[in-house]
Amino acid sequence: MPGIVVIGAQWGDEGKGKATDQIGERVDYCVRYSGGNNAGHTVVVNGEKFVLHLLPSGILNPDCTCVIGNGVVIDLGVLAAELDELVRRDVHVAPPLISANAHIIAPYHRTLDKVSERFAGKRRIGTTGRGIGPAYSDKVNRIGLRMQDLLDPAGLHDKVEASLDQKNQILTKIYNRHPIDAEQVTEELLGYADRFAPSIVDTGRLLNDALDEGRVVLLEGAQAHHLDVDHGTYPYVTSSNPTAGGACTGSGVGPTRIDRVIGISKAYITRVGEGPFPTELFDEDGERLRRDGGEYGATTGRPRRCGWFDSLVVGQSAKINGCTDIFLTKLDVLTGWERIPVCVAYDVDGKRFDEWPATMNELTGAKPIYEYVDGWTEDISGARCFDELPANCRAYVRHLEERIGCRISGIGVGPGRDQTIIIN
Ligand code: 2SA
Ligand code: GDP
Ligand code: MG
Repeated sequence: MPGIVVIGAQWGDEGKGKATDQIGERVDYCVRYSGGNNAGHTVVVNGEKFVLHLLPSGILNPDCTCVIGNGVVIDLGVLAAELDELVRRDVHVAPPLISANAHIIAPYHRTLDKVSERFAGKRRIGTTGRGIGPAYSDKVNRIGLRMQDLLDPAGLHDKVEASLDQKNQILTKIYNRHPIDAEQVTEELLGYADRFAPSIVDTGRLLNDALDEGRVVLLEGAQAHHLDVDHGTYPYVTSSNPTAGGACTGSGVGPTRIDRVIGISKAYITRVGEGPFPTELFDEDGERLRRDGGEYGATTGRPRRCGWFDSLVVGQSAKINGCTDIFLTKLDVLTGWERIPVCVAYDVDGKRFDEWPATMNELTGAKPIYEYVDGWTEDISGARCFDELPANCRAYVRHLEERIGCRISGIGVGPGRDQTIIIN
């Protein structure tokens, strides 16, 4: 099983970090392939909680080599701080290898992200404010800064100047802000050059050589299918491809080398930021899910929007990503409900949709059609095999499996690494 992809099957925060860490005990390379420090991946080891933003979630497994792929955008200060924080907590890890082609989030990307969200008013996306969109815009616009530019100070200065040319016009003339000084930005970025230079390599070649040698490579998605810039609820998406296809472009590992795609899904759904969410709850039930699930952003602390499981959301992800199997997380959070609604179709202006609608207009007007499954009251956090779950809980899992049309191969019953049920 050499090439494995882990993706979020909903709108993020499904527990990808925990799943990756847990699978990471059996893999040789753990690779981030998209996004940046907008991600917040939580790993709990021996009761100690780590929230990772840029570091791959395999970092706490000593035998796992971590890689930041070409598809990632890197805030150098955040990466340095994350590594320093681990040392401060007496966790000693090898720094990740970094693709020479990965792009850098410059200070002006953060400024533009925040300023444009502020000016967007009701059209805002609800970004994390980490500079993700502006950094990817520069990449596609061919005026980005890459990790390899840290090795060429004069070239880096030229590129910063070129990138700031238009931005300073926009900042001063439209947003009424001071221009940004290219010299200062270059100096700040070069301050990290010595530290990261030894880690900058051709990670695509490295990973393919590793696969040739029979090593196991895990490609860890950030965000989720429905936040993908191509497949998600555009424009309420992030600016990268967190989907399984993005795992290939963002790492340099070809599709023929991927053997397994695991979709991670909560037993309910959350979303943070703006955008459509048909099963969202605005009442006491939503509050209860947020409270029981501890649903607050792992990067920004924002309260997450909560709602019932939506088979169309996860079914669409399973199909488009070619998922081989699904990990169902946070099942323990649903303990104590008398009956649990599961969305099985949408009603859009009187028309029934059994599958994900093709257009955003249809999705925005979609009303969920629910089926109801009886709940359970037993504490399931200590269960370690499927048969230890109460009958109604097993029926809920089987019901979702049937509705999604994809096998559920793992279940999360708590945040700890060991609080996992593997279904063979
Ligand atoms: P951005 O910053 O440009 O990527 O924001 C665009 C949209 O993508 C959403 N997004 C996320 N959604 C869920 N979780 C994310 N990571 C953090 C977490 C979020 C946090 O783990 O909790 O702490 O707030 C994440 N990152 C980006 C974002 O909400 C926008 O809808
Ligand atoms: P990610 O972005 O997909 O890695 O998810 P986050 O770390 O942002 O959010 C998931 C949260 O759920 C974290 O606080 C995890 O510790 C927690 N978590 C993961 N799996 C489970 C589970 O099965 N049960 C419970 N109760 N918590 C879980
Ligand atoms: Mg998260």
